[in-house]
This record gives sequence, structure tokens and C-alpha cells, in this order.
Amino acid sequence: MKIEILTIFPGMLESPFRESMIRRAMDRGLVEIEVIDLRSFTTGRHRQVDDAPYGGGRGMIFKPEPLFRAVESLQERGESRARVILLTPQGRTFNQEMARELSREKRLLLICGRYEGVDERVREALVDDEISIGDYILTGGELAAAVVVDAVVRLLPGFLDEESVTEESFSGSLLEYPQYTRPPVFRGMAVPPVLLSGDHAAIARWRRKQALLRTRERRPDLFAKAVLTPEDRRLLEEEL
Ligand code: JF5
Repeated sequence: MKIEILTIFPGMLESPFRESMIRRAMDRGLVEIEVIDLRSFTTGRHRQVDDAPYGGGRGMIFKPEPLFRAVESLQERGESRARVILLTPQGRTFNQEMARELSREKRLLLICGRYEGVDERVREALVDDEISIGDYILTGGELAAAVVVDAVVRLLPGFLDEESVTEESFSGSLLEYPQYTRPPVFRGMAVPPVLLSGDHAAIARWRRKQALLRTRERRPDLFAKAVLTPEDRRLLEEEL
């Protein structure tokens, strides 16, 4: 997969991709990530990317010209057309299903919004999807782009081992069960004995039950959508 990211602050996206597992994916050739300075598509000495809104009001708006020049030039140089995504609080809220869908694309072009927004003609003519990473306001779309890239790249074939992918899709929309590692007792807090029992079936039942209880308690919205087996219902009744 090729991912291009248009931003006026390329430095904000250096370390998230230079460090970490994303770097490993790049080194292994699973993904190529290119961060592109939107200002390199400006003309004139002031390298201006923004301007005051028509009709008045506060703040500045991304001008259309640099974005049109950038997106058209990037689309023309590639052999396939990129799916163009604008990161903005006005977009559809990002989730795992959207990450899975994006991970099947050959080429993504992410535009990091800034200021009070982006000239509407950019949305109309250039952008395929608008994505928000949640209901809060950032200073710009760069961190949102980093979040989307991270979630998408870890789903690329060859990034995770097969078991992790299978397990992730099996556990579906449930939260994770509690995890423990050594020592067996830490500051008087013991690891649940079943995890030390070596009884793999009992461990699997305990984990499934914990995932169900935890999801019902913390994320009733996810629990309502979960597909429960008769065994799941039995595990949940044990508790009462
Ligand atoms: C941005 C105009 C983009 O604040 C965000 C954001 C929040 N959730 N997802 C993205 O993006 C920055 C601000 C103003 C466009």
C-alpha cells in the first residue's frame, strides 16, 4: 500500500512513522508512507495556504489552489488513483470497520485540515471521504492522520501473525479479557488461579466470560451488538 499525507507541518508526522511498528512495516515493504508539504504546491513568495473566510468570521480557511494543485499532481504521478481522505471533526467517526475497509485500498491520500477549515470546493471536487477520529477538536488533522495510518497499517497482510488476526475477528466487538504476567503474587495481588492451572479449556471459558462481563459493564453499546452463543449466555448466568 502507498500512503501519501498532505500537511503544512510535515515534522509532526516524522516520529510517529520513524519509530515503532509502522517503521517495521515500511522496512518490510508492506507500506510506503510519504509525507508531503502542502506549501511546496503554493506559488508566490509568501507560500500562502490560507485566507480569510468570505462573509466574515473568525479564523482562516485553507485556500483551494494549493490543495487542487497538490492532489491533481499526486494523482497524475501515480499509476492508480488514490482514495482521498480529509481528516476533519466533520467527518464520519473512524472505527475498526473503516480501518479494515481502508486497508484493502492500493493507495490513500490523506489531507490534514487546519485552521477553521477547508474551502468547501476542496470537499466537493477532491475528497472521497471525510473522517473524524472522535468528538473533540485538534489543532490540525496531523495526529488524526497518524491514528488512521496506525490502525490501517497493522491490518495489512503480513503485519500481524495469522492467529492474532483470527483472534481479533473472533472476539469481534467485545473488549479484551484481563491479562497477567509474572509474578503470580505482586504486592499481595494474586493472579486468578485458573490462569496457572494449565487447563486450557477452563482458561478459554474464563477469558470469554471476563470479556463478556467487562463489555456489558463498560460498553453496553458494543455489548448490544455482540453475537452471543448459547455458551456465552450460560457463562453470563453463572455470575448471577
Ligand atoms: C481539523 C479543521 C481539521 O480536529 C480534528 C479532528 C478531530 N477528530 N478528527 C479530526 O482535525 C483537525 C481542525 C479544523 C479541519
